[in-house]
Amino acid sequence: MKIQLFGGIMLALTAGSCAQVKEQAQPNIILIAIDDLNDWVGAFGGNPQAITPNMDKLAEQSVIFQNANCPGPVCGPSRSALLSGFMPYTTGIYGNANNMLDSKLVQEYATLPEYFSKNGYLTISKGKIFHKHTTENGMDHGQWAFDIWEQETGDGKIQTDKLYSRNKGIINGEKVADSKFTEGGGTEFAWCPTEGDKEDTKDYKTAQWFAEKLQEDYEKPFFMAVGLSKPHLPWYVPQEYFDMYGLDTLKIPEFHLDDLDDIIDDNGKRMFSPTEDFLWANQDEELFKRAVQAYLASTTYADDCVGVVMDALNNSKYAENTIIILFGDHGWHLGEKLRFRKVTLWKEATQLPLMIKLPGMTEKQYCNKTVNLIDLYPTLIELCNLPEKALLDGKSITPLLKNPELEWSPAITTQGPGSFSVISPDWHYITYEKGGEELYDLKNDPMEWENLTRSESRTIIEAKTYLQSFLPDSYADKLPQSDKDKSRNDVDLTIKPGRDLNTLK
Ligand SMILES: [Ca+2]
Ligand SMILES: [Ca+2]
Repeated sequence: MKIQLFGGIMLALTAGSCAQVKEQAQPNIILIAIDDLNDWVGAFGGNPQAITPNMDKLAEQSVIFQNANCPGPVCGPSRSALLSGFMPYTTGIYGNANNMLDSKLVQEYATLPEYFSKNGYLTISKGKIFHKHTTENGMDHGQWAFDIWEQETGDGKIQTDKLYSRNKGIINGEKVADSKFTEGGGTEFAWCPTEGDKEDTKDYKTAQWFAEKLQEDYEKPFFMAVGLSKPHLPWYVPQEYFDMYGLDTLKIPEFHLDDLDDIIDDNGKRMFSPTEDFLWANQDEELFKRAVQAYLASTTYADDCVGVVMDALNNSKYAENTIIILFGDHGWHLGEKLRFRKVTLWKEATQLPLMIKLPGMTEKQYCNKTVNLIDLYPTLIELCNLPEKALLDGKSITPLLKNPELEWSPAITTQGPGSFSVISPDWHYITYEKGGEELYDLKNDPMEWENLTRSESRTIIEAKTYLQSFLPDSYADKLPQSDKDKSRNDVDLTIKPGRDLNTLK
C-alpha cells in the first residue's frame, strides 16, 4: 500500500481491522466544476473586489494552485481532457462542437468517473460536468459516465426591463436604435436580474440536491461531481448579487488600447482585433462597469452555491474523509487584450482557479507551479489508491500537495492543431499554427503587455528555447463536428449500455 498523504487516513490504517481499513482507506471525493470562473476569487487575488467568502473559507484549508492551466481554453476541450485523461492534441477534441465519444481513445478507455465506478466508488452527478452535445438519439450530457445522475432544472424568468444585451442592442431593457456591435455569435453577451428567490435558480437547486445527497448513507466511497454553470454567460442571477457591487466604487480591469499592436504574423500583419463585446462595452464607462458588475455578481452567486455544498459536507459524517477539488474550467477576459470571454492562449484565458483540500489539511498553502487540469485524473487515482493507469497525458500532482515548492515542468494549453501555449511560473510562450509567436516575462509583466518574441537578449532567447522544448512532437487533426439532431432535447439513454466498465481500460 502506498504511503498516504494525510494523517486521518494513516490512523485508520493502523487502528482498524482489515475490513475497516478497506472501508476507510479510500476517501470520498467532491469535485466542484465552476463554469467560466476566472481568478476573481478572494484567495486567488485576481480582483480584490470579488466577494467569495465560501471559496475563501475552503481555501483556508487547501492548496491553492495559483498557476493552474486548462488543456484547452473553452469548455468542451478542457472538460473532455480532464475527464478522459487525454489532451486535445491526443484526441483531436479542440472545440465545443467535438464530442469526446467520437474519439477512438475515449471509446476504449474509461473516463475519470467511470474509472472510479469500475474501481469500487459510487459516482453521483448533477449540473454541468461534461460539455453537452446532441446525438442521433437525444442529448449527451455525460450522464452515461455516472452511477447516479440527475438532470438540472431551469432558471425561470428574468426581469426583462433590466436586461442588457450586446447581441440584441438592448440597454436597461430598451432597444437602442441603430445599436452598434451587435454582430458576432457565441452565447448572448447579456445580463439581468432574475425574478424570484435564489432558491429557485438552477445552480442553487443543484447545490441543494448535493446537500441532500450528503445526508444519505453509502456503502461505498463516493465520487460526487458538482457542476455549477455561473458565471458562464448570460449573467442572469438574483438582484441581491448585483446589489453587492456598487457601481460608484467599482473598478474595471486595466487594458491598453495598443496592446494588440505587438502581436504580428510572419508578414508583419496584426493578428488580433478588439472584439464586438469589448467595443460595445467600451462605448460608455458605466456600461463597462455594469458588465464587470454582472460577472462579479454571478461569481458571488456561484460562491453561495459552493457554500451550500460545503456547509452540508461539514455537517455530515463525511466531513473528515473527503477530498475536495474546486476549479474553473478555463479563464475569462474582462477587457484584458481588448476582449471579453475565453478561447485565447493568453494567460487570462489559459489560467484558472484550482484548489485541493485533502482530509487533515488545516492550513492554506500556495503553490505557484504550472499544473494543468489534465493532471487531476492521475492525481485522484494516486490519492484514492486506485490501480495505476497507463497512457494518461497528465502527471500526478500529489508531490506538490506535500511540498508545493518542488521543481515542476511548464504546462501546455492548445487551442487547435499547432496552436500552443507553454507556460512556466516566470515565462509564457505562445505559437500559432497560422504563424506568429509571443513571449512574455511574467515576473516583470504579469499582464502580458509586452511581446518579447523578437528580443535578442540571451536570457529571453534561452527562456523561449526552454519552453519550446515542451511542445508536443506531433498533434492530432481536429475531429469532425459531432452535433447530430439539434431538435432532440431528451437525454440519450443509448450511450451507457455501450460502455461496459469491464472492458473499458
Ligand atoms: Ca466554460
Ligand atoms: Ca502588447
